Formats: sequence, structure tokens, C-alpha cells
Amino acid sequence: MEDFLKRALRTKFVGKRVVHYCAVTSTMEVARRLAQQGAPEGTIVIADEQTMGRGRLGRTWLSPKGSLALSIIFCPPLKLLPQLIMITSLAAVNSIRQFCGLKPMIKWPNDILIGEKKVCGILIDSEVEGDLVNFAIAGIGMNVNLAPASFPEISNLATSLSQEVGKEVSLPELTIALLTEIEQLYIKAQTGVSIHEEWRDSLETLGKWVRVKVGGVIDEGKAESVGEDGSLLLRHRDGSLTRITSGDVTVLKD
Ligand code: BT5
Repeated sequence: MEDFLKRALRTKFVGKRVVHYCAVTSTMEVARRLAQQGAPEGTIVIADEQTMGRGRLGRTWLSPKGSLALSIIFCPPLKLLPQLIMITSLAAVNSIRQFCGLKPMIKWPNDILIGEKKVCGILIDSEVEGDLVNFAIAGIGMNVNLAPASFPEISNLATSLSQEVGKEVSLPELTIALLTEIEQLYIKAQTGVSIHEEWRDSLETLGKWVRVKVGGVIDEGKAESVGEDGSLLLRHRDGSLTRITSGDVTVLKD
């Protein structure tokens, strides 16, 4: 994988340095250490398998062989930080579309779904001091060539690309497509071109009645729109509007 990426990647900075593991606890932890040691922007940490992959809020992310487990180090200006989740999730959607011909959608804020099943999760970590972002790490976990039915923890809620297309997908080539797309969107956002609209159009959540869990608090309403900063605007039955910056969304059937 490492050699293939070095040969085939045509990006300017994303993936110029590749740190590859056959197995690692979590690419997020390695990337954080490297970032703290001053690794250049665009350094990627990639693993064939994670033994302690993590999601948000200490949740577990299952990434056996056949998954894509990847973290990318960025050093964005503070104003770009909220866009990192949009850039990464949109890049995941676009690369799956282009490479597999599937039609994934984003469930706010960080799930990529095919139909109602999760195929990919995004995690953003950052270290900020005052107005300065020391580093940000975008973590992407994607079910590429695996059978979710073999993993009871996720069998009901997950799908994989190989399951959706009915054959194996080239993990190295998909990784190239994803990294290329991430860099293009990142550069676009850096130059002030908004990717907000494109991201919004890939959200499956908008217009639906949803239940949002924020910490221990549950809110319900219609997912009306999303702000430039990625927040979700929830319209309640009484007409009031709440802005939500993070949480877990369940789409209500009715
Ligand atoms: C996420 O969290 O979806 C973010 C996942 C980020 C994983 C990447 S892999 C590379 C990098 N290194 C890491 O250690 N992490 C990042 P969250 O929204 O909290 O979703 C977690 C939930 O998704 C779990 O509680 C399960 O219900 C479900 N889940 C776990 N593994 C899954 C899988 N392989 N496919 C689909 N769903 C999964």
C-alpha cells in the first residue's frame, strides 16, 4: 500500500509522507503523536487493521482487515477548522460515487450511509490554543472489503462497499481517489471557495423529523438547514429554532 501510494498519488501535500501499519491500536493516536512532534501537514497514518479503533465520545470503531483506516494531519487556520468535517465527509461521498458508482449520503454530522446502513465514519480531533490550531486530525474509517454480517456488533447497522457492489473493491485505488478529493476540497476551502452548498446537498438529514441526542439531552424537531459552520438548525413544533453543533441524529419515520 505504502509503495503504491508513493507511486500513484498526484497530490501536492496530502500523503506525501505515509506511515503505514499492518496493525495498530488507532491511527488517531499515532497521528496525534506525530503531529505533536511536528510532522508536516498532509502526513497520513494508515493501517490494514486497528485493534482499538475509536469513534466519537469514546465509542468503538471496528476496523478489521478489509477496512480503510486512515488519519490525516492538517494545520488549518482556525476559521477552516469547522469545515474539516464537511471536507472529509464530502470527499468520502464523492470518492465512493466516482469509484464505485454508488450513491452514499451524509447523515449529519459524520456518518456516511448507503441506504440506511453506515459505510463510513469520520472523526475530527484538534489541538487549539487561543486562535492557533496546533494541528487537526481527520480520521476516516470505511468498510471496504468486509462482510458486516460476520461482525455481530455492526451487522444490523453497517454495510460495506464490496457488499454493495457485489465484488471486491481496490482499496489502494480507492484510497488514492479519497486523498485526492480531500486535498482538492481542502485547497478549495483554503482559497475561500465555499464547499458548504455541495456538502449540504449530500446531507440526507435535511427536511426530516429527527431526534437529536446531545450528551444526555434529547431534542426533537425538523432538520431545517445547516449553518456555514456545519451546525444543524432544528425547527421545533412550536416554531422555535435550535442550533446544534454536535450530537447523534435518529431520523423519525413519521
Ligand atoms: C464515527 O464515530 O463514526 C467515527 C469513526 C472514525 C473511525 C476512524 S478509523 C481511522 C481513525 N482511527 C480511529 O481510531 N478512528 C478513526 P461515531 O459516530 O461515534 O460512531 C461509532 C459507532 O458506529 C459505534 O458505536 C458503532 O455503533 C458503529 N460502528 C462501529 N464500527 C463500525 C463499522 N465498522 N461500520 C459501521 N458502523 C460502525
